[in-house]
Amino acid sequence: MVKDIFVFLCSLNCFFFFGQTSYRNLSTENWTFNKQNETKKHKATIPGTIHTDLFQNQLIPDPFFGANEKQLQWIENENWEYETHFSLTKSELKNENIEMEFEGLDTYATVFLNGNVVLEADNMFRKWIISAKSHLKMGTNHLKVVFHSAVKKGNEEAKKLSYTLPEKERVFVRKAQYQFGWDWGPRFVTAGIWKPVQLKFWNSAKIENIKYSQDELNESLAELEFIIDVNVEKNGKYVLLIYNDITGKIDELFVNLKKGITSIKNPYKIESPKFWWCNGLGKPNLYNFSIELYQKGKSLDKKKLNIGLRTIELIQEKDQIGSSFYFKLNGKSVFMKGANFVPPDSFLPRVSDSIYYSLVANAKKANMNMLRVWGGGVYFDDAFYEACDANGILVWQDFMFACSMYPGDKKFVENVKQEVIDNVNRLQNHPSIAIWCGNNENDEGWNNWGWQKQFNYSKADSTQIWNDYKKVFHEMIPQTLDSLLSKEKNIYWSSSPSKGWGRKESLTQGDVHYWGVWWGKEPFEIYEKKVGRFVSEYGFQGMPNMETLQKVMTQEDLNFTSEAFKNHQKHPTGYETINEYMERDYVVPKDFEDYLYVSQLLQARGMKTAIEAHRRAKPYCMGTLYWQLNDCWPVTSWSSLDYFGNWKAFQYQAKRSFENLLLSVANENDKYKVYLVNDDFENYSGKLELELLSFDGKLLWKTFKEIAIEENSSTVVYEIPKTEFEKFDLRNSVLHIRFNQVESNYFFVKPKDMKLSKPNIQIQNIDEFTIEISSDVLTKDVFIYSETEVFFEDNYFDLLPKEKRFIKLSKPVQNIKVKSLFDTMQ
Ligand code: BMA
Repeated sequence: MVKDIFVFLCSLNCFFFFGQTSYRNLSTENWTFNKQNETKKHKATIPGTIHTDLFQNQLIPDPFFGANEKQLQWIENENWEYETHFSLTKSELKNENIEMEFEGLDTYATVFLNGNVVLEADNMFRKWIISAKSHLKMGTNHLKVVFHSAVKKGNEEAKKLSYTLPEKERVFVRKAQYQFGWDWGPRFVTAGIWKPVQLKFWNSAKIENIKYSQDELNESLAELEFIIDVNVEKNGKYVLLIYNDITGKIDELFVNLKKGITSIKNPYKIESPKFWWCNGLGKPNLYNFSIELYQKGKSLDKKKLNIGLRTIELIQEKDQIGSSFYFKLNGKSVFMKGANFVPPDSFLPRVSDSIYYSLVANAKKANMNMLRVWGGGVYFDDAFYEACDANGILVWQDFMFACSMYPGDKKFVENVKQEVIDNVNRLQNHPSIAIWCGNNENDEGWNNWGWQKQFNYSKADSTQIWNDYKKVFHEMIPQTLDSLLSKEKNIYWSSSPSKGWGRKESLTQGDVHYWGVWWGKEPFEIYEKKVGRFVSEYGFQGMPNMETLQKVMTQEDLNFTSEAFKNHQKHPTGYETINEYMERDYVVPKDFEDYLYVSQLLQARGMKTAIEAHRRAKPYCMGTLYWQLNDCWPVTSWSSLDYFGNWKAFQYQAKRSFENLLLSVANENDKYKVYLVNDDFENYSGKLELELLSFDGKLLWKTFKEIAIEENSSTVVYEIPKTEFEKFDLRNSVLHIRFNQVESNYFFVKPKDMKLSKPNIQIQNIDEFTIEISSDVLTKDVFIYSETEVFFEDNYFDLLPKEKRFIKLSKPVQNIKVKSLFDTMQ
């Protein structure tokens, strides 16, 4: 039977070009842009933004360089016109249907086709489809898109309300909110055709959408149902083929369809299914399908569908303290380890698929299993979600609202509804997507940030604003999700966090953004006390490396007082806060480059404290997502990867602190407690070895214990009464712990109080891609670097006296340099 269909399909090949849905990319035509009412036209790049086009034409300087941002604010107040001429052939025009598809227009755009207005767009997050045939002609066609200033439009909308919403114009425009400036991002309110534009030719019928539901999943069987929406022009008989691209299995469906859109449902079984697992727990197995529509032997349309078989549940059960908040993947309770992901550029069309892939690969390398797509950015390109599917990274997906209150009038809500439909339809088949979340911090803001007073709301205003909130986040979005998603894919959480960090319930239920450290200036140690059920944000800033800063400022500007340097910190008291914390824990270096390095150590130290406290508290706490994985430009921020993808000290620390097996010491009252956290679904037993060493290598104390730990647990495996160590100079000692392959070092005092001595660090080349590094004494925070760009598999680590470490390099390099904390304390 399968063979017969192959013969049948092969005989169809000759028809492939007749009548099949096809596309013509209009992004590659010659485009120009001009400021409205100016005749001079310049070459434009599509997809693109006005800022990058102006820069490429040398009409403005590099927006990221120095303090250029300030002089480029005029761009947001102008209207911009983009246009092209493209020619159509007779045979192209013969197609029964021609649609013009804009995958994304940023944001208020009037589209003219041969002089006729064919679209008024008002939402950057939506896809716009124009039925274009009647406006097109053979030969040359003229396409023009006029972008109206989003800032002006937003301000006009704001004026229509009798009260002021926080964040002024930005909440009225359905556009990436971080572009209006954030505490890690510059203000560049872009405009432009930011995603591809194409013509779609189709005849008789096309596949509108494909999704699937999963009715049953167990070790022996997966029962799925494919739901294929087909749009036909004429009543008739059609054939749908479902190919399993891996096994070659083909299913054939004969259907009688009436004009319009029909949802065709087809049950589908997979025996002995291979589950999709997140990173650290198994393989992210995927099944690839192609679905093709035929009529009378002619292929009309074809679409791909990649499926990962997994179940996901969010478990919230009341307990003695509050209620749990954790995810079960394939029936197993999984501790989520990861970070918040922000748009990787201020100018989104510059984010290539490979940038998304590499950022997600770095998350995987750091032993993460979840990323949160934060609500102040955009719904990312397919490449991001494909990378997450392929790397076993689960996604916490916010809808695009952040840190404010939004309007709730009919037009706004309807616009958002379409945005939800477009994006959920596009993304819902990705196995990586675990949860849909209404917004970032709107609920927290409303209840804790004092807007009512600040904006002088009357009782009626407050009621109206909160009702508008409920309309979008408690009604429209969940109702729309219900209509689009099958039950097993439909996990909705209306706002992250559920309660502000100042409220005690934030630590006993739901998710929490814990900002007592940084915003609250509390010491890092507070992380050990303030542990929530699922900590979806917390963070501390670290500065980028010298090479990164050198790319965006002159040598003279590399100091704390220059305008350029100040502009590359967007938190109002960012540098002061870093300095304040640095004084608490480190000797503050005088040298600028040393300062950058120590700021990274400080960040890594704070984050290690947080991550490990969260993990030790398992299963009370079941998730830790730090703020923030990446940056949208070169800046001092909370990120662990800088804009260029370089690993800060924190990224290396995250990798260590996120290992499935973690040895972590807590200083609790009169004891040092050694925890072994196990995220594997395997029990372990073996010898736990503990040694107390002086910094010059003397063995001061030693013990061992045979231990056994359960799968998926956190256990205190050893306790040391503090009195036992009273006789030692703990400023000059390190506790080294080992269990099987896992090792950890614990220091008893802050780095500034350590009695470090000058190390003699030796580096030897073992082969082109490996170095061996060792030192005579305890060497804190060894940083290896080179003028050539190279990635070191490990960095910013502590070396025990006489310990040898082997480090892999991404490419052979000469002149490896090294520094350690001691060098900065002089
Ligand atoms: C979080 C985020 C962002 C912000 C970050 C650092 O709460 O949601 O709004 O950038 O804090 O302040």
